[in-house]
Amino acid sequence: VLHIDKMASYHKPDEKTFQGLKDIANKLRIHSIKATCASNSGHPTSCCSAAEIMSVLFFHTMRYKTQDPRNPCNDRFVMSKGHAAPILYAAWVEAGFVKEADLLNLRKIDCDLEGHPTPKLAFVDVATGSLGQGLGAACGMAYTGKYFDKSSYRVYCLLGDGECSEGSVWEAMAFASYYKLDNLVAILDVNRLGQSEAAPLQHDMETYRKRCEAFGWNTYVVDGHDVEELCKALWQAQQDKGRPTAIVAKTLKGKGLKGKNEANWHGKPIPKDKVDAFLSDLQEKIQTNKPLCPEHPAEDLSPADLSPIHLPSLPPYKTGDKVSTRRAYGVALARLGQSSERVVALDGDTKNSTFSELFKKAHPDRYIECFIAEQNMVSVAIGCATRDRTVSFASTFAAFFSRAYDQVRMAAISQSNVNLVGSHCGVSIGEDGPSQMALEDLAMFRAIPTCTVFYPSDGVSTERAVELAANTKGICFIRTSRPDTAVIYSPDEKFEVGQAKVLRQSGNDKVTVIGAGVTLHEALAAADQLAKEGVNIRVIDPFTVKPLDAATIISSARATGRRIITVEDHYREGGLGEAVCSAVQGEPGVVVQQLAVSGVPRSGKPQELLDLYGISAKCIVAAVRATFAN
Ligand SMILES: Cc1ncc(C[n+]2csc(CCOP(=O)(O)OP(=O)(O)O)c2C)c(N)n1
Ligand SMILES: *[C@@H]1O[C@H](CO)[C@@H](O)[C@H](O)[C@H]1NC(C)=O
Repeated sequence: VLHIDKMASYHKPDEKTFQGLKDIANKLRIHSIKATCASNSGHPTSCCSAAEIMSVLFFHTMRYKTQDPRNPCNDRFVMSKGHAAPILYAAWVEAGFVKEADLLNLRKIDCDLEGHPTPKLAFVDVATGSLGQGLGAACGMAYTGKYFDKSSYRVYCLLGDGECSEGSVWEAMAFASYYKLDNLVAILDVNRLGQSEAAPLQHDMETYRKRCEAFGWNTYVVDGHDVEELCKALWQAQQDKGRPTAIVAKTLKGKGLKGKNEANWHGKPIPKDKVDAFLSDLQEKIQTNKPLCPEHPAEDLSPADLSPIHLPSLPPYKTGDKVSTRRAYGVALARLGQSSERVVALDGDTKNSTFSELFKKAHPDRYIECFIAEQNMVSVAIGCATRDRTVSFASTFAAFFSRAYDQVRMAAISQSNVNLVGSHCGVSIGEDGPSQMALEDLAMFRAIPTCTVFYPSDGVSTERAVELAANTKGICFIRTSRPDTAVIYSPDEKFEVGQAKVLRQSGNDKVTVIGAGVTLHEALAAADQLAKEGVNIRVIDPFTVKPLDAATIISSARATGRRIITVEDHYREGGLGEAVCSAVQGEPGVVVQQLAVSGVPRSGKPQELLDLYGISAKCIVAAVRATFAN
């Protein structure tokens, strides 16, 4: 494994340093045990297997400023096995950033040292705890470091062997080697055990090695309790170029606690009557109190530019032009990319459907092809956006974000500002059929805390949705449609999050009709047809479904006999209609009729499908007539 020439320059740390690292490992064990005893919950044995790994990473290998954990130049660390949070907190105690006494408030309601790490803590970039997601985020950080920041910071990710059964881990493994992320190191803590039984490969280190190598990683198998082997492997990782490094560490769960490295101890604090014996046993092993100071990083980066990002000019459309909102997304993002180098785009091999290819053509160095691995794409986009290094936009068919929903959920906990753009919503995609139709995405994204849901209906509003999303904190979702539709706003129209547009209005409107995307155009067609018969309706474009402009909707309802009809290319559950229902719930006497897709749709022509599922202009006209027929 070792190349002679490279080994020649390896300066083996002195014995004192090794002893210092061993001592810190045991101190980390002691902190982890005390903290989990104090909270009477947590995972001390999962911490103990990783004690030497954490000690060597934090006090020998990683370069960072202990009093400035979010410094952009620092090496990054991602604790993918998030349940080992106490040992991460312990490392920051030893580094001097967290107060030792705070460890005893682990998991308490008024303490940010929660059960699993979140970015409420300055030294955490992404929340972990849903297993299998850390490596994808680490890939985003490493890609950003290597290709966007062009900085020397490195990214380290600690995984459990149990979590390696997650497919998302292997999506990330493939991504990292494809993009030659030689600034990325994954450390696998192979402690043999999972939660309820052994992990499938147990201590079969050769199979781990083969798998990592097959995925294109420079791979070392080491004794994960031997600080010297860890120092050497992590040093070698820094020398290896053109590929990421995996360090497969053979460890014991509960190492350092006699009798606790067996099954059945996962997620349990050490019993009160045993803890003192364990602590004094560990304390006795500690020989030095020499503090080890991590090295500072190279100062090769400036802080992120947080100034707002604006489109370089007015949207390039005139009313009446025909353009799909999906194409308008690509046009808008490419234009936004002219204004700021920080704007980056990701896609999962759908770039000529979502039109992120227009961004790629304009800014090839800022486009990341993630291939058909949507979970990883979302994690990478989250990783790219950490420490505000980039403003990332990830696109695919809206339907396929459903398979990354756990990543989206974790993005909210991560306080991420990632932007997700889903095209091909609803039955209006037509011939491709139900597998490609997103009919649950509004429900999905509305349920996410921190999420702003944009549903633009023409080229101009899509441009403003993209611009607003880039500057909006929290997760943003932009829902785009496949069919070409008319541009309805003039280029200088102003848009705000949570501000609806009233598009048709008269003194004697019979009903308020609310549509978005293709159904807004159906509503406008219905209004035109009804107007010929002398019937006026009010038509509203919500622009954002979350937050929803309740004030405009309620005042319109009051002016239109308290009658509302919603029409959406989405299932009823959790969609636009239900959002409107909850917006008007305090308003007496409002009747909301919801036109929405139901059941499993089928292939057909878009217009045929809008008719079949009851959301076309014809159906709106019928629904309006029915409201005043009775
Ligand atoms: C996606 C997901 N599934 C299940 C769990 C519950 N869980 C928490 S820890 C754990 C076992 C983890 O085993 P491993 O990765 O080997 O870590 P260890 O504790 O052994 O270091 C499980 C199943 C989870 N947190 N996330
Ligand atoms: C996308 O591009 C490929 C390769 O050029 C082409 O074969 C395919 O038809 C395109 N798909 C769409 C939806 O335009």
